[in-house]
Amino acid sequence: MNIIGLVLLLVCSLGACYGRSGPRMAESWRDIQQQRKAAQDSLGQGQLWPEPQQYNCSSKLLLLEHFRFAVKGPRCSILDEAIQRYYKMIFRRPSKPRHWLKANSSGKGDIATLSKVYIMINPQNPCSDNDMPDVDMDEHYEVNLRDPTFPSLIVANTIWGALRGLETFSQMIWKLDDGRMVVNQSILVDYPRFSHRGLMLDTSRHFISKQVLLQNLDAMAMNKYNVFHWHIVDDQSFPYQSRTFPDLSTLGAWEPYEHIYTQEDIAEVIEYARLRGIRVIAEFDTPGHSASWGAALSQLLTPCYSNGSADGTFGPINPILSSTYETLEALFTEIMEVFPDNYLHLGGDEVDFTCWQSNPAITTFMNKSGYGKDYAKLEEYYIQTLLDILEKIPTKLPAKVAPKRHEFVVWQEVFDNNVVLDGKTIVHIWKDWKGTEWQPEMHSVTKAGYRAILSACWYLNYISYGADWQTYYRCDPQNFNGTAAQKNLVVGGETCMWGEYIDSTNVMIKLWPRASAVAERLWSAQSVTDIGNAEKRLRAHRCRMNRRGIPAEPNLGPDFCATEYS
Ligand code: CP6
Repeated sequence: MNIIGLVLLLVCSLGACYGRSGPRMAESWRDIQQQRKAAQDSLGQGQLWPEPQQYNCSSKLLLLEHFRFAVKGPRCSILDEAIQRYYKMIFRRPSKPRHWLKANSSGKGDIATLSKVYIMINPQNPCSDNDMPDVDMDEHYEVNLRDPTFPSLIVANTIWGALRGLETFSQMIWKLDDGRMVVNQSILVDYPRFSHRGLMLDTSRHFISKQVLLQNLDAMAMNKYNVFHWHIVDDQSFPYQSRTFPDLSTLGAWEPYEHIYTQEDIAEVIEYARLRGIRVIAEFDTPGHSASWGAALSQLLTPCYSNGSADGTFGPINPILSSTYETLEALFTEIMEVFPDNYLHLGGDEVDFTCWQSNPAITTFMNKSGYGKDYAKLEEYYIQTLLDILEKIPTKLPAKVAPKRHEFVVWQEVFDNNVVLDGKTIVHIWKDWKGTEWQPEMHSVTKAGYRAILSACWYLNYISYGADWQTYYRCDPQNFNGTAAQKNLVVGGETCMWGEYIDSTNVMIKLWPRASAVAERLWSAQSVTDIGNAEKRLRAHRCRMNRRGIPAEPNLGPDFCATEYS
């Protein structure tokens, strides 16, 4: 680091770029007063979330006046729309905190003006109107706000980096007491630690409205998440409206006029996500968790037997019939067209063997195949057959995204049951959400050479009293015994929000700001672990989400937002 950098950093650590120490549990009235002051100080004051990789920030301010963004070099509709969005977010008419009325001038003397920030995308990767975010997207960006004799810049290699840079820039702006908008002169270099930073929503146990899904994508973009894992169907309901098998939703959705995602709804969600650099990975979980499929396709499920005869109940998908695979091929061919991401999540978790065990035709098949009583082998046979079929379905994606075929994500049981997977398949680790069983599992999955994503420590559907974000924050997906090569196979992680106890009314409140903790773990450097510093920034970020209309809950303990959410 050169001498200027060092000076900048020192100035920064003296508190120019972060508010004074954040509010804590009050001990006395004086503490409470200090809390109030700190909360006011933190009103949007350049408190970034997630923490950038490198951030040199000076105490010198730039005043946003007659401000506009200008594009230098490649442009496209994704960028133009993002500029409009962020311009509105930054300059939305503020609801004035009362204390502004008392303040006169800020007393900070003349401040240089910032009236233009150039956004530059590397001309070698010009963006085009229909670019899709993909697994290899480059999200690196730099923000350069120097003294006004130099042009101020957001520089990125690709459109996706430019989107992340715009978000960061919007978080750097804060307000003086008199309401004037300022930003510290700073140099910032940033890129993600992990490429897969996902959030999973289950829309089967309860329906979540399209409106809330879109709002959640806004919150994800504020936290630099880049994958929406849509666990769209499960045992309880089938809200996906299929072109090939429309009865799946007319018979399998909670209430098919209200609780379905039409083809148009899904296209809108995917487009909204795309404009924010977020991939949508759909999950159609089989062979378990598929009871709702049976409403329309009863021959797809295994008939369960008791006392020697079929008892009218059904179990997992029937793996021994060729009709099963014909149906699945038709459905998945459609799904791969509707969800254009190169990856599809195939589920494969929690297969209950009792129904398979009860069914005489399956017993015959087991004996014939030499599986004996090992039903994991039957599950392996099912997944292997399905994979063989799906791998032959050609993609319609541009060659630069997917040279020939789709890739898959599977829950860890598929690996545990020894299914031979393609090297690009990602294994999704979810056990054990209460302990550390995930560490040996990460070890074995990466030892076998597979890529892995972690969810085990990020089950946000679990609710407990207190600041549980700290537990999520402390969990590091590379914290297991393994070589450097093994750790490199960890491509990221996912926050999970299972739907048994959430729907449109509370999903946003339960997710945010708790999911922000995971977002920082997946974006920021491994060394960013200081809980005190994180808490200060997270309080400010929670308030920022509120100001932008996200009902993030106050689960960091007593404090207030200078501009209350209403
Ligand atoms: N549904 C599906 C679920 C769960 C899983 N798969 C689940 C398991 C344990 C907890 C929460 C959710 N409800 N399809 C596991 C991947 Cl604690």
